[in-house]
Amino acid sequence: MLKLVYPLILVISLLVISVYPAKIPNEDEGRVHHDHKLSDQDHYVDTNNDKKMEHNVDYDHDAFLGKEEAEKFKTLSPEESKERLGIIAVKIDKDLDGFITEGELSEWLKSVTKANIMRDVDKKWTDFSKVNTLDDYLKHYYGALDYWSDEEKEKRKDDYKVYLKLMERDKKKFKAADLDSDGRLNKLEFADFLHPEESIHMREIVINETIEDVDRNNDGVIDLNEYLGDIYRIKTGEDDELAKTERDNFQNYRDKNGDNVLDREEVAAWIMPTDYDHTLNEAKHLIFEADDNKDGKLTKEEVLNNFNLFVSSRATSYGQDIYEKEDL
Ligand SMILES: [Ca+2]
Ligand SMILES: [Ca+2]
Ligand SMILES: [Ca+2]
Ligand SMILES: [Ca+2]
Repeated sequence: MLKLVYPLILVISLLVISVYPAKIPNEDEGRVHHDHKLSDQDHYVDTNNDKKMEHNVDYDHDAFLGKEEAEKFKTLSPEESKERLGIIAVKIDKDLDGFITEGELSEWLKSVTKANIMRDVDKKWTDFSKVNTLDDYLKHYYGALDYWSDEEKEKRKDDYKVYLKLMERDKKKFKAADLDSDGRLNKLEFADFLHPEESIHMREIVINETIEDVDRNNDGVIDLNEYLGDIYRIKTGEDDELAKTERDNFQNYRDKNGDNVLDREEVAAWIMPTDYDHTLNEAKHLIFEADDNKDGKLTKEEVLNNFNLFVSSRATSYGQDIYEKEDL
């Protein structure tokens, strides 16, 4: 799974103005990788360092509840947690026929993602709305650069280059997000600016930024080392399971035309595939895992029987093992 460091660009922008003389973003901050976000977590992680990937239910919990709500469940007793889950299960069953279908679950997951994004937007809107024209925005976040002397620009030319690059990026992204082209971002447009990976009309921006970030040798395409190193932090020559899997992914799935590099089209298919629905896929996964009688849909009982998959509780957040022992 691709690690996503999205809103950092705004953080970096803030640094330009607030910590003058500006601090250069570190390697991570300078890069922005995009992915649809059902969770900050990876769905499969190597929890016990055996170089094999284990299923990470925190990913499902975040996707199912949203990060903040998922955290709240960790403070509940198993009984309280189950009770609240039962209420949610009824809510998801929109047509109240007693079964949660793939479609109903997928709609639910979508609404959770949307609520997460709007919560983030709400948090940042008060500050942003004061500078919501492009000029004001650039002045506010990058205005300090105008006061750099030629000497300073020369002394810190790498920093300077990074800031100019970020500014150009923000400009482009701002314009793309400004759907009604009135030169300012309203709240919904700001949501696209903050989370471009969620909007189809921001697709070009997301693809361009990804290529810029990962393409270390600036040849416009992504080779295997750039792919492994930048995205998965795998060093050249490393050969554990993750390295093998990702090398295999690159060769057999990402590099469709077999020329050993990812071109623009291949990056697009990887980062923002138009034929892949993240929420539907997660809905399928949850149903597959919890569908005890294998009829392809979930009853409230099935959800509760498998409540570990959907939510945490005080017991489960101490560790899966403790809960499983208690439950026997
Ligand atoms: Ca139903
Ligand atoms: Ca606008
Ligand atoms: Ca390259
Ligand atoms: Ca290729």
